[in-house]
Amino acid sequence: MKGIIIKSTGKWYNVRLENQEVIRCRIKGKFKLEGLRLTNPVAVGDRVLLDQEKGLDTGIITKVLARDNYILRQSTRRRHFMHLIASNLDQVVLISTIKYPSLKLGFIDRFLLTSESHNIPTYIIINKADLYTEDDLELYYGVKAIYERIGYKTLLTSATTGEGVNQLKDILKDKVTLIAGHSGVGKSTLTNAIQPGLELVTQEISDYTNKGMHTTTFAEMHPLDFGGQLIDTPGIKEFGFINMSPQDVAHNYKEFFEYSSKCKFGNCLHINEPKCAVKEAVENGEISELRYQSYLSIQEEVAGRNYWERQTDW
Ligand SMILES: Nc1nc2c(ncn2[C@@H]2O[C@H](COP(=O)(O)OP(=O)(O)OP(=O)(O)O)[C@@H](O)[C@H]2O)c(=O)[nH]1
Ligand SMILES: [Mg+2]
Ligand SMILES: [Zn+2]
Repeated sequence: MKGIIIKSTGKWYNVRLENQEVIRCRIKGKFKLEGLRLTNPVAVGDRVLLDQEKGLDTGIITKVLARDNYILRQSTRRRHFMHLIASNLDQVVLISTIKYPSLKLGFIDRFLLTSESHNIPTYIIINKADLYTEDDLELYYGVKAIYERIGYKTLLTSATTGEGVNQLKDILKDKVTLIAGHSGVGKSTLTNAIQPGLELVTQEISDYTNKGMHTTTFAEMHPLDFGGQLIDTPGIKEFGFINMSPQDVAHNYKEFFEYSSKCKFGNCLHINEPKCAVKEAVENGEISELRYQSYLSIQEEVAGRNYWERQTDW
């Protein structure tokens, strides 16, 4: 039998069969992904083959079919392992907030690096519009300007008042979409607003830390009445890039592309090399300084402490 994983809770996976029936399954055998060490071998969105267990209403997953794409993050508990968030996506909506919790542009840039490396179109949604002052809105328009200029559509929403929700529905229609972002930004609340009847659990953010409580604990795919599938996910704490080289980071920074061919050195990483067209574009204001600062911090993290030593051989 063939099916698609709609929820994974550790050992058990809910698989939707072609006849729309959902069956609980376990996995058997080893599953690998490009030689990476994974904390979970199968993720929501995976298309799988399975056998029904004899005399039981459960199944065994025997094979994961080839993935079109996937989103990975570094495991927080086992740092040399990657965690598969979801696969076979048409697009991602990345949810952030200007406040409650406060905006982290670096996180957006880290996320985009991951989705960009798999060519997954990504939308930037700023939620909780109802809570924003004039100053907050000004910050929103600044964010929108940075990201729309480099090709990421940016939308302001409020799950509470419904602002922007119809536009978000238009984006989601007939697509398989991952909804991602920090804990507490309103991913499940927005999902509830988009698809009435789901009644996903949501929870107020902490008064003390202004951060979410990690309410959603497993990714789950929800069918949308108006067409499409939405995968609500647990809040991401941090990204890590053990699977990326410094060149990968440079290649997947979208707006560098039109400048990097003009750098003096073919292998320029746009950090401290002379005659770097990317750095010039930052200085001229053609590339956002904030985006470039995130880039430098990601490069530092990817390359580790030896980085500056290795850079001297150009
Ligand atoms: N004022 C306001 N509050 C919102 C909005 N969207 C969500 N919230 C509130 O924000 C809190 C967190 O929302 P959740 O939907 O649980 O957040 P989440 O992103 O799913 O969080 P995790 O599951 O922990 O990753 C809840 O108290 C929601 O009611 C909004 O647009 N405006
Ligand atoms: Mg949630
Ligand atoms: Zn350069």
